[in-house]
Amino acid sequence: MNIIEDLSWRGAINQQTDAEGLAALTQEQAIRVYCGFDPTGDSLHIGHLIPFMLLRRFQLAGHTPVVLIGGGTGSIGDPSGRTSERSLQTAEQVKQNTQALMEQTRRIFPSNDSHLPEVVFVDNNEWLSEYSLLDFLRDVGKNFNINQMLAKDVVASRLETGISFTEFSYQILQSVDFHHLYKTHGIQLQIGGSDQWGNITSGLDFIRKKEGPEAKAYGLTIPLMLKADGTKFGKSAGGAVWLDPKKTTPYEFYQFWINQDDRDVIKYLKFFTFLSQEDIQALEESVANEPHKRLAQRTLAEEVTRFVHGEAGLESALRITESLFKGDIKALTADEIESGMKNMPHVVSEKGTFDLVPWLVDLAIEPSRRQAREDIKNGALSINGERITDVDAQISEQLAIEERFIVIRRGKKRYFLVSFA
Ligand code: 383
Repeated sequence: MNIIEDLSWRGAINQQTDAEGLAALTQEQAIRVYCGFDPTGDSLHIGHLIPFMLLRRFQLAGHTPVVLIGGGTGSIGDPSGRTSERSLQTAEQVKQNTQALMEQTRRIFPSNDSHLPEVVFVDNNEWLSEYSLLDFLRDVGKNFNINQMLAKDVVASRLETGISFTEFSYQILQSVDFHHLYKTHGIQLQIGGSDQWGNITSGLDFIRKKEGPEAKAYGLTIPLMLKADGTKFGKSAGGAVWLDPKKTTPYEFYQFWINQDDRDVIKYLKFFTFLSQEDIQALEESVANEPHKRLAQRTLAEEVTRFVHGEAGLESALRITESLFKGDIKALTADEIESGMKNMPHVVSEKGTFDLVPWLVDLAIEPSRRQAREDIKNGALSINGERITDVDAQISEQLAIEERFIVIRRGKKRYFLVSFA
């Protein structure tokens, strides 16, 4: 199947500048396709993952993916999708973020398949920083019509509240990129989220002005990701879901995906995995016939976690999930416990040796001494994965795992993480 047909089956196409032309081109020859990511932070999040994975899909179909990190554009900031002016980052911040995103995208993009065209990484600071002001106004600026620029959604929606000349000019920079990449790297297609439509089409106009109306260049955008319950996609309890394992651990990442709604999971499998249409259809049947198994969610979580965090990241996510489920705390390192228990209650105890029962009540792990004794007698209380049966037991910081914390489990599911002041 043609790559464009596959994307359309996945629901991954919002708009195209020339659907027929692009379908024909990708059918005839291997092309080069790019997507840009601005270094406005030190990590990408799952909103960036969709175009990123689309680049990989093009690669799997034999085309060359190009990842652009906007070291130049990132020092301005895209006004698209924003209602107010950005504050500028320092040059140092932009540099550090560019570095971080370069490393992150290089790490995630699979590189072990030698039969496929190799992914290319570029930084637009390389050419954007070379322009002199006069050259820019003469060679570039002359090709942009203010009336057309004002009509773009991004700018039009800001005219009331105001937009600086700097942010107004952003679309020109992205257009210069597309033209530069078309000329020097033979890149014929730019993809992006639906918020990028204005910038992409502006680049195509510029290419045609410079290279003639027959220039074969195309644009394709991806729809905004929506959730069945109307809440914003990509947010978890702790905020954005990051691709950096230090900001969102592989376990948290895995949990985000496994908790998706039955109504959304098939759409996400199409967007976020490389599973075939047959495999996804089989999972669709599983959601319809045996939803309690949550096979689709588990598959989704496994596939995306493996893509972003590798086999080792997935293994650690699975080990934490299983150990917490079984109460087998001994199998986990202190780091794994911390990652797995981020959303569970944390309490702080004084250092020293205490009688267990009043200690549990003081830390509000148990509501009363009577309840605490009952739980212990019933075998419903465990410390670091070991069931406690002695109501006269004592507890101290000596029991802390790797000298960091004690894990208390009450009943089947309630965990408390205790650290020492
Ligand atoms: C810069 C220079 C180019 C081409 C693109 C750019 C970046 C672009 C932008 N993109 C967003 C970003 O960086 O701002 N002007 O955060 C996001 N993208 C992708 C996708 C998305 C967009 O990186 O819709 C979500 O991830 O296009 O918001 O020559």
